[in-house]
Amino acid sequence: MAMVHEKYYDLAAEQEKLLTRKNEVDTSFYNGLFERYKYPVLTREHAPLHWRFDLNKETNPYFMERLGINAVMNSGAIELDGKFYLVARVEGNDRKSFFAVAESDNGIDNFRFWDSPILLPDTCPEETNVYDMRLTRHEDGWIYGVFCSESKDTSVNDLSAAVAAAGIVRTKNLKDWERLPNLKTLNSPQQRNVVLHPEFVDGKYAFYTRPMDDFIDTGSGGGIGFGLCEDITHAVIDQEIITSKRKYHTITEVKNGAGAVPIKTDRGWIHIAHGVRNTAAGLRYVIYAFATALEDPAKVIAEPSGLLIGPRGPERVGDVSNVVFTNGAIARENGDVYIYYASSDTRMHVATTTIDKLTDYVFNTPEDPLRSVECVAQRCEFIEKNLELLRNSKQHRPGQSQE
Ligand code: M1P
Repeated sequence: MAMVHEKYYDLAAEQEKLLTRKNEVDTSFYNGLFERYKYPVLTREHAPLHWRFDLNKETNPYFMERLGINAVMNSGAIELDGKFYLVARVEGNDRKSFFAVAESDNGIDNFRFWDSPILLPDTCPEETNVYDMRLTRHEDGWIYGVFCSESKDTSVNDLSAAVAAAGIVRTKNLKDWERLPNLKTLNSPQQRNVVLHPEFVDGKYAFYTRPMDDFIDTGSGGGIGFGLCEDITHAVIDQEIITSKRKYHTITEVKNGAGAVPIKTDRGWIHIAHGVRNTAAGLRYVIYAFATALEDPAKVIAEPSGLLIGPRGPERVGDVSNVVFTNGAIARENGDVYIYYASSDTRMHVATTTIDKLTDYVFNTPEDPLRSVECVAQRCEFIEKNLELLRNSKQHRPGQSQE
């Protein structure tokens, strides 16, 4: 009779400690806007043992990892019936990514993968890799997953040349998935980081896009795009306009891309996106935020200067170092917001804030004046106001004697 290798039970007991470990706010970090947490929420060590090891002692006498998991990263996020779900990008040791659902009661710890990953309908024979799903609860009643569908570029003689397109699936329960044809953008040869807006705009489905000339380079793509389509079951966008623009000598100089599904607030849609700049050490990815108008979600109405979340400490190191990337956030009825982000294409973290704080940040943080001289003038004015306040304040200041 087939027997489970005894080593399985040792490893399962060890893994259980990780899966049930309580997460804590990292008190060494404070910015008044969001909390960071001590531990990542999902890592490759969270992947169930039965995804990685053949448990059968007869066929796996050394209890060897046969199908290893390399990374767990860029996850779509959604709340359903009070539970928190991440649809994670899980990358095998074979470099292929797939999607898997992990569930938690509180959104900050105890995330546990469901027993099996998602096996999407295989409707694209040329598709080699899939990743980075954004989950949109659309007002049409479906939950849509929009992800990157990557294929080899057979038009050039280059083994690493690839074509990125936006794949679309939909579900009601995260278990049964219907695959729809990939999004077609008539004026952009490639697409990645595409997000479906949760509401109809002018009676149409609205997508945030990222026009690109090439697989890696956005080339002439000026930033995050926006386009409408009539029919999501054969989604075609013939016109894209640019919303959040890439700008010289900013965090978005090289590229940017939509991240989480925009969050609706009284003052506008809040977008949490990523921006990329180049450095001598390679590309640096950070997360930034901006707002668009409620009545025109393509029109940027506020864009605070600089980054919202940058890679810090151990987050800075991983398979693709110096990267933080988000494609999922959960905004709850009570106003709490959970921003899920991956660090260095290796593991998942959460940052918690509220809609009120995000709104204050996005609308009351000054814009980037784009030139050093103006940035320092902006800062000097800010400092001067503070010094004036301190001079006139009767409150006790640390290190000052009270008379
Ligand atoms: O490696 C960093 C990120 O690179 C890509 O983002 P972008 O398309 O903006 O360059 C994505 O492939 C993403 O998965 C990855 O985290």
